[in-house]
Amino acid sequence: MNGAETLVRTLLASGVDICFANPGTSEMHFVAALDRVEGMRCILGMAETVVTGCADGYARMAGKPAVTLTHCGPGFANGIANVHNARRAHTPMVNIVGDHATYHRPFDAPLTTDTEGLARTVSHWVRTSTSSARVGADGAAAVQAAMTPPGQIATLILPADTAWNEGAEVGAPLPAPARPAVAPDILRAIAQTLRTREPAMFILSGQALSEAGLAAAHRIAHIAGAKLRTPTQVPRMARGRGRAPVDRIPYVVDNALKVLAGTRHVFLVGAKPPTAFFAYPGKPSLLSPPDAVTHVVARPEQDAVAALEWIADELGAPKNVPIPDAGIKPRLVRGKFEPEPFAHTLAALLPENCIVAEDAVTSGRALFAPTFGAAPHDWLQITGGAIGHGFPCATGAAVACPQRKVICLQADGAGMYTVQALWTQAREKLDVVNVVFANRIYKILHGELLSVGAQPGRASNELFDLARPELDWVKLAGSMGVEATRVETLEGFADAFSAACGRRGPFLIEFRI
Ligand SMILES: Cc1ncc(C[n+]2csc(CCOP(=O)(O)OP(=O)(O)O)c2C)c(N)n1
Repeated sequence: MNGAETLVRTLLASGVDICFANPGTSEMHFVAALDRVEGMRCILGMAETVVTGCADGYARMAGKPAVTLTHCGPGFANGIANVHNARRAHTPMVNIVGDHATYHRPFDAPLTTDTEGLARTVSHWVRTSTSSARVGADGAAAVQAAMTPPGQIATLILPADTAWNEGAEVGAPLPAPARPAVAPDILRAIAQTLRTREPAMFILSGQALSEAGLAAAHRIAHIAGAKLRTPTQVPRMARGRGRAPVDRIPYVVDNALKVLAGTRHVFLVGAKPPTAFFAYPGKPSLLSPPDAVTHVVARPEQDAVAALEWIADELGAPKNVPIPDAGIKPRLVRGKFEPEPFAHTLAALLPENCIVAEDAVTSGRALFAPTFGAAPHDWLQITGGAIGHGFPCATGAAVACPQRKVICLQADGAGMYTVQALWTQAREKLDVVNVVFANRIYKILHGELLSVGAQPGRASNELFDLARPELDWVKLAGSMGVEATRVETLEGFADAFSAACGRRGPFLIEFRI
C-alpha cells in the first residue's frame, strides 16, 4: 500500500469521511487513493478559501473534522483566511497540503515555498511526513490534534514521494483527550463572589452556548442576578424559542461600553476578555470598566457546561428556570429593507431547527434580538473577522446536516470573496437558502473611516463603492447552477423566502437594499 492510501484509510478509521478539496499534481496519488478506497465523500471547492470555509461550517455542526486537501504552499495560502476564522471558532480541522517530493525541493521548482511556515501561522499542530512509512501514524496524530479540546487546526504536509512510495501502514486511531474539568476551588471562589451580588456579567462562548450551557447560565443569572452576554461573534449558538435569550456585545465600541458599564465582575466562560474589534483614537481596547475584576470560569478547552451547572447547584438555583418571553413577537413587516424590520420578518419565517450561517456585516447588526422569538435554530457566525465566510460555512453545514434547512445571510461585498461556494452547493444539491444583502457598497467602511477620525473623499468613495459596474446576483447564481430571484421589499422577501424554504436544494435571494 502506498502512503496516500494509508492516509485515506487512516482518516476513515479515525472517523473523518468528508474531504473538501482543490488538488494539483502533488496530490494526485491522494486523489487516486480516494478512487480506490470506499467511504470518503470528496467535495470540490473552486477556490481554497471555499474549501477551508466549508470545512469550518461542516465541523461546527458535525462536531468532528473534515479533511481539506490543498495544493502546495500557495494553494494552502489561498485558504488561510477561512482557516483563521475556523481557528478563532475553535473548529477541529485537518488540512492535508500536498507538496513537492522530498528530493525535488532543492531544485526550487516554481511552487516551492515555505509551506510549513505558512501552515504554522494558523495551525496548532503542523507536521511534514518524512516517509511513506510515517504517513499513517502522522494522519492519526493529525486527527487527534484536531479533536483536542476545544478543537484545533492540524496541518499535515505530504511530500509527493511520501504519498506514492509503498511500504506504508494504516495508522491506528488515537483517542481524543476529554475536556478537563474546572478545579472545584475555582468554582467555589466564583460562587462566593456571586453571593456578594455585586454587578456581574457572564460572557459565554464555545460550549457554554450549547442548549445545556445556556440553560445552566440562565439558572445562575436567575439566582445571582448576573447578566449574560456573548462575544460580538459566536462560533455556534443554540437560539430561538426555549433557549435563554442571551444577546451579544455590540460591535460599535460606544454601544459595547454602555452594555458593560457598571459591571464589577466579568466572568469568562470559554470566552476571551471583551475587546474592541479595532483600536480607535481616544477609545479603550478593553470593553470592561477599568475597575472590573475579570474571572476565568472555564477556559475554552475546559468543561464549561459542567462548571456552569456546578455553580448553579452551589447557589441553590432551581433545576428548571423557565425561559422568559423575550418580549418580541416575530412579525412580518412591509416596506424597504432596514436591519430591524428585516430581523423581525426573518424571525417570523425561520424554519424549525434550521441552521443560520451569518456574514451579513452591517445588514446583520439587528438580527440577534428579534430572532430570540423565532423557531429553535443554531446560529453560526464569522469569528475571525476575515470576511467571505457565509457561503462556504453554509455549504459545509449543509453537508454535515442534510436533514436541516440552512439559511445563509451574506453581505454582498463579503460574498464576492467566496462566491464560488454557490457552485459547490449546486453540484452537491445542498439545501441552502442564500440571502444576499445587495447594498452595492462596502457600507461598514464608511463608518470605520469616520470612527478612526478620517474624512471621506474621492479615494474612499472609489474604494468603498461596488456599484460600477453593478453585480447581478441572479445571473451570478444562475451561472453556477443556483436558481435565484431578486426582491426589493420586505414583503417581496417574505414571499420569496417562504417559497425557497418550501422546496429543497440551493436557492439565492438577492435583496436589493
Ligand atoms: C479578508 C478581509 N478582507 C478585508 C476586510 C476589510 N473589510 C471589512 S468589512 C469590508 C466590506 C464589507 O462590505 P459588505 O460585505 O458589502 O458589507 P456592508 O458593509 O455593506 O454591510 C471589508 C472590505 C476584512 N474584514 N477581511
